[in-house]
Amino acid sequence: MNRIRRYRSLPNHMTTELMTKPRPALPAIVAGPDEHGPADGGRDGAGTLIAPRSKTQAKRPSLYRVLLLNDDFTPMEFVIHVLRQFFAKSIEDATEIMLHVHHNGVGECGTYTYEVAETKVTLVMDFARQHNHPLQCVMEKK
Ligand code: TYC
Repeated sequence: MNRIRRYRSLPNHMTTELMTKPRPALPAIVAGPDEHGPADGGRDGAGTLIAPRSKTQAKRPSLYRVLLLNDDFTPMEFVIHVLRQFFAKSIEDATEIMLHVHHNGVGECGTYTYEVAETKVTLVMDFARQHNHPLQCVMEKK
């Protein structure tokens, strides 16, 4: 029998010949942000070749602040309860944040990814409505 030998782990169209050919030396590639494209030859100022961000490359997610707004009617104790229940604050931190909002009009409860921030805003707004308080909770991109 005169069959072409194949590596067991390779697809059928790849023969052993493919594996034994010497490969040309590859240029040094430094992984980096997707700032260098075809226009500059994919190289930075020092001439280093920058690998374009592949589809599998992880990107840091954008962060969002969740804020409480002041009003004249929501009881201070309720705001402290919200900060403890939905933002895992200690009594001391919750009191400090509540008083900051009371005096400055707005204050930060925490910083989260989009979906987590959105969920917290919804939970706080629903909770305030259920208790007939006008407390407002919003999110903003950092
Ligand atoms: N200003 C409210 C009061 O005097 C207290 C309050 C604090 C309300 C923070 C909302 O986000 C808030 N009862």
